[in-house]
Amino acid sequence: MPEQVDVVIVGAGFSGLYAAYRMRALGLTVAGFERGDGPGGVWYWNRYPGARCDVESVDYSYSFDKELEQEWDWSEKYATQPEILRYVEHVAERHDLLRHFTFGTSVVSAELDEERLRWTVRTDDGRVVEARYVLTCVGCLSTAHTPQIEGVADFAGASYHTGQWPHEGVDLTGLRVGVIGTGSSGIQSIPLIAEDAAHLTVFQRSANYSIPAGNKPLSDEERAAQKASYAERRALSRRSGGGSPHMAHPLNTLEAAAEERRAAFEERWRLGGVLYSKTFPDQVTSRAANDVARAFWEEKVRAVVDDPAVADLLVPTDHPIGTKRIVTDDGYYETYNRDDVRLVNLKATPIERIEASGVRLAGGELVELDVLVYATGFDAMTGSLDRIGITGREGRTLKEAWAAGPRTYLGLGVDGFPNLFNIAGPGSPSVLANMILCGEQHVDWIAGLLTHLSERGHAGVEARTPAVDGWVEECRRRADGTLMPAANSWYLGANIPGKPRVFMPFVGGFGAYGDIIEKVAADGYEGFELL
Ligand code: N01
Repeated sequence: MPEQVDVVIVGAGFSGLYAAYRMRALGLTVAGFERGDGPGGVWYWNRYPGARCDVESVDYSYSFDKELEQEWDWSEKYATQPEILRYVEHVAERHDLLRHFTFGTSVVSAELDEERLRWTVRTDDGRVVEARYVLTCVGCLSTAHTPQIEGVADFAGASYHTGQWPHEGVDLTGLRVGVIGTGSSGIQSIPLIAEDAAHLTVFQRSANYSIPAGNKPLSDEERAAQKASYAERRALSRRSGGGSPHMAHPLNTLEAAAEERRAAFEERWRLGGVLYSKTFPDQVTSRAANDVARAFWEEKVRAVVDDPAVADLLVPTDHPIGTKRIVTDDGYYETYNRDDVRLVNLKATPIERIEASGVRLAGGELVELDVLVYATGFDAMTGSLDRIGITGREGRTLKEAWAAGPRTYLGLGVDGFPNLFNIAGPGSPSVLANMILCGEQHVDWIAGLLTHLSERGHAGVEARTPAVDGWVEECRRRADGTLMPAANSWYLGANIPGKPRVFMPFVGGFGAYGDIIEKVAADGYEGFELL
């Protein structure tokens, strides 16, 4: 007989741990499974040099434990991966959450029994668990993507993907290193790899927009001030577009006088990182506004790079600023002023193949390497769900149901898949906002729904097809009202060959989304069928 529980939780990252906390508080029994040998999700896996969060540490933290907010001391403005992992491990122990999970175990299938409205969940170590509800907390950037370049397996040196970095670290001292990819992972790791390696070659296919983090250690006074204003920070974050307590300038870009505009950009530049894309409210909706923000960015970056020909390569020309996630860096552009760092423009000289001793470029040059780092990203948002065989009504898999792109109602429900909830994924703000607050928001909402169902004697809930159709259209309409679809980003699945080009997150903002799902709940879960 399969083991019986109320809820299966897949994944013990920030969302999965909080889900276990909330479900347990409802009196439900929980079986959780986590692929890694410990909690933390992306922060468990991404241990490459320089890995740190691009949301300020004070904001990138759980909001549900007010005492913890006051007790925990973040050491820097932007926390490093080891510090975030320590934090998540601390929370798991503090709330006794580890006992709900089996670690080092992947869920390989979840199959619906339509009659009994129960899910049978199987793991790679042969466990079978039956549950009323399944919460997939699998993360949006958790399935590493290594491109199928000819000869990948022939390389005689060591190869590493940034998202699967060895836990014991890698000593690059004295080695010739190549990095493929200049997204957040590449741009964060490149300055540190350059410091250790004898020589670094960066293989860039597309230039990216990166902005200095302005990272710094937090003083006792700064920490005290942050803690004193936590309630206000959280309230502002909940009303905001991106889940951080920062509001855009009240005017649109071109409505502001030139000096005021410049001062606003300077202020955001000083604040650091990804928030630059929201200096003015129209920055990713108006091309003219975007061009102004882009010009300011270009001026700043060109001032740092010594060689104008290298600077030319580092300035993107293929997408508006902010339509891919702006990277938050620490000394990235300065790295190209080093004599032992070379930038290869793959648009001019593509990789022909990888050979035992290095990377062969079109035109014949062989770049000899000892180590190759793949900073080549993830099969984002759907990759980890696709790899679980999820089978709903009439034997239809989630992969089939989403063959033309993710179809959800509010990001929370899928028609044909009753009692299955995906946390902070496609159809919700997720990757466009603060993922910890997104996870809490979803789990709290689901906890409210499950209470509603149990009080009224329902066995489950399922999104109605017209509601799903309507939400898919709403997400598309909102994305098309922005410049976001103009970039070949992972938001659109454009980095994975054959993936349908659909803008996957809800672009309307974290606060606006919260209002929508609260209204749906207040209206008796309109758009859902209570079973
Ligand atoms: O991945 P990416 P990432 N040949 O997909 C290149 C979050 N994150 O791991 O742009 C050559 O952004 C690809 O080139 P192109 C954050 O949300 C956050 O860096 O497709 N190059 C690109 O340059 C981020 O957005 C943090 O032309 C190839 C790179 O690889 C997301 O994770 C830190 C190639 C992939 O960039 C993903 O970031 C790290 C090929 N065949 C990550 N295939 C922080 O919190 C791909 N590329 C700061």
